[in-house]
Amino acid sequence: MATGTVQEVRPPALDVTSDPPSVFDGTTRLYMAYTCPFAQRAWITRNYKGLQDKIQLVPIDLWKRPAWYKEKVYPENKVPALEHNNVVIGDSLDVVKYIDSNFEGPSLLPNDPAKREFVEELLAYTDKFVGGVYACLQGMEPLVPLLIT
Ligand SMILES: N[C@@H](CCC(=O)N[C@@H](CS)C(=O)NCC(=O)O)C(=O)O
Repeated sequence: MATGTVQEVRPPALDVTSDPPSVFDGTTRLYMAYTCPFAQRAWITRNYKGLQDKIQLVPIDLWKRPAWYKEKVYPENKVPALEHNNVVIGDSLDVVKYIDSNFEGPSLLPNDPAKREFVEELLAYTDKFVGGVYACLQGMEPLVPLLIT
């Protein structure tokens, strides 16, 4: 388990009026949105592993998204995305696994292959569930068919 509590001042979200960070300058950045459940997974992973000083948070205002985010950082134009070693990794579960295996700090995934397989199964289910609930809250999908398929 990670120890202690780190108090962190949350940086303000960047929007259409904000200049881009100096992308690919060697800084590791987690592009995220505070209210996005997918980004929160990666944010929690970073914090759980105690990487507040190693991975800089770059919150994005999704409603006033800066054009440079799609053009320079992540063509999928979604959060989260992790910039590390001149590469951008997207999709929250991939970001979580990437941070877990490429950075110090307590491991999130078990080493035992059988347990790991179970975790992967749980993650896949959770991903489907959270995606369904999120789409429902956004009014894009009815909830029931998503949960029983
Ligand atoms: N499957 C993706 C989903 C990410 C996602 O949909 N993020 C939302 C915010 S919660 C987003 O960036 N939406 C912007 C868009 O779709 O244009 C993941 O797990 O990272």
